[in-house]
Amino acid sequence: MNLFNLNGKVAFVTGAAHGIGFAMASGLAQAGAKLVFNSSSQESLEKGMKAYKDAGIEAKGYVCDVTDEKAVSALIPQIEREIGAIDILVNNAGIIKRIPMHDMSLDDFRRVVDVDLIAPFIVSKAVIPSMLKKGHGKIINICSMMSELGRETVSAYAAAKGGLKMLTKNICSEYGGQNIQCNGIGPGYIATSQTAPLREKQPDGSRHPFDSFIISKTPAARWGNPEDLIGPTVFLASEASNFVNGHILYVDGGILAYIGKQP
Ligand code: NAP
Ligand code: GCO
Repeated sequence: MNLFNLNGKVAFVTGAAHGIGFAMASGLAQAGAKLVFNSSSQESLEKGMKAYKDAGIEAKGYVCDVTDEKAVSALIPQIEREIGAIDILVNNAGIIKRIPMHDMSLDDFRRVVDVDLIAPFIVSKAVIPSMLKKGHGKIINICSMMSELGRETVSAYAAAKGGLKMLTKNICSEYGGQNIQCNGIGPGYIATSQTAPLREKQPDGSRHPFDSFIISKTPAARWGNPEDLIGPTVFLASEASNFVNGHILYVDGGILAYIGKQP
């Protein structure tokens, strides 16, 4: 259906060399968008460019630390010159540090907040002026279960992703009148490098306890795959969601709806 067609649109996905960002970016490209992404290092960028080429997907990549406002302020005009004004922004780049709060350094807490909350502000602020000129725009912030729930050792991440949920609602409120829709996607537990430590096999070959825990808390009784995010991303990037604004779409296999399987 044309509602989901992204032909002629420029999509910029931050941190999309691999993982969830790579899957979402690939889906946007397959829906017709011109794809742009960034990585924090040349090494990761080159790996990402090879992965897109191997997947038959045309992509333009740049090295840029999303927490560096000066670098972002230079990158966005460069993308606009070289590719075109950005129609779809996906703030995907993110990190997590799993440390008990009383042991977490202020630097560690600040770094997580810088990447997961301040950077989406920096990049959105840089992209919105062109969206205002064009009279339309789509911003998708990648939130988390931790936008709604807490757990041990992820205080900085939960604070940042909770803030990102509210930043999403505020961008919706401030720019909805200029036809900019800002929504969030809240992935559940997805099998990527970020969650690899939670899925490592035990020395005896058994599942990691956290792996078993997530399976018991997920009605789908499985971890999500990055590809599970493609449909929701294309929906929120397309005209099909022009009256969806300020919404956090949880793609979690039902975790948030479920008390969990009885042990
Ligand atoms: P990932 O595989 O670790 O990918 C994270 C990406 O963020 C990498 O491409 C990384 O770039 C980029 N990045 C980190 N810091 C950056 C910086 N300062 N500047 C530019 N890029 C930076 O993690 P993932 O699982 O795909 O997660 C992607 C997003 O989904 C994150 O926001 C994460 O919080 C969120 N999320 C993940 C899950 C999950 O279960 N996996 C669930 C909910 C939400 P490099 O390639 O240069 O390292
Ligand atoms: C953790 C995980 C989670 C997931 C995701 C859940 O340590 O609990 O890393 O934070 O990454 O954010 O939605």
